[in-house]
Amino acid sequence: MLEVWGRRNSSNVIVVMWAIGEMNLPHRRHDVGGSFGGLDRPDYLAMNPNGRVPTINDEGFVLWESNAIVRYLTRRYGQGSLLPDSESECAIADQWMEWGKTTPYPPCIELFWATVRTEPICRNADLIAARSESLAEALKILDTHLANRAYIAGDRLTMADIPFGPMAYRYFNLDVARPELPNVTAWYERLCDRPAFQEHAMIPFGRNPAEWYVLERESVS
Ligand SMILES: N[C@@H](CCC(=O)N[C@@H](CS)C(=O)NCC(=O)O)C(=O)O
Repeated sequence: MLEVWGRRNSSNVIVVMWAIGEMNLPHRRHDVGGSFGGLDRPDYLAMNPNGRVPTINDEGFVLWESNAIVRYLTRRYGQGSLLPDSESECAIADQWMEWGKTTPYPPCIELFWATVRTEPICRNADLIAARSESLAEALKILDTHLANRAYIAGDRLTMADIPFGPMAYRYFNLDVARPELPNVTAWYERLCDRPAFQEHAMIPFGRNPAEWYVLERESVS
């Protein structure tokens, strides 16, 4: 059976779990990382020398890096669901996967750390404003792209939507200023209607580090 190592609330584990959910793949997830620890154990490092999550083992085949895992699982199991229909559509989906990971993800995760993962008294308003602005600039590109399509690579959900979708849940639930992004908002609302997204991506994260850790311990496998 497909095994996944990684705590349920990790942004990089979530993308893998959401993809698994969309493809209905039988799996077993192990809680490691964060307050669960275990990433410095020799048996874990032998699978993933980075000491990071996620890592998968699919019938003896070990893989790490969330986008690589999503691509692998999609190519192997995603015919008729997350896999785009043609090679060129696959390339476009790949392009948006990389974009999601490298363009809006960094300011979004920094914004998340600057708010939820920082004690309110220590928060830096200038940093929060700067990251919000960078993220908004990136999301305007996605907003324009989504003006005439329901999902990132066309009229159905594909692997293109996976890397940034879960971060959209965080963004739309953070207490920060957001610009008008009508098409990104409509796309995000479409994701929220999907049972696999509800199960794996809409994971409550609290408002501060204490709430984060309580919720982390509650969301065990
Ligand atoms: N580029 C890697 C990043 C992996 C990563 O940094 N994972 C974080 C969690 S989101 C991690 O392992 N942090 C240490 C921990 O959870 O203890 C990927 O996309 O899989």
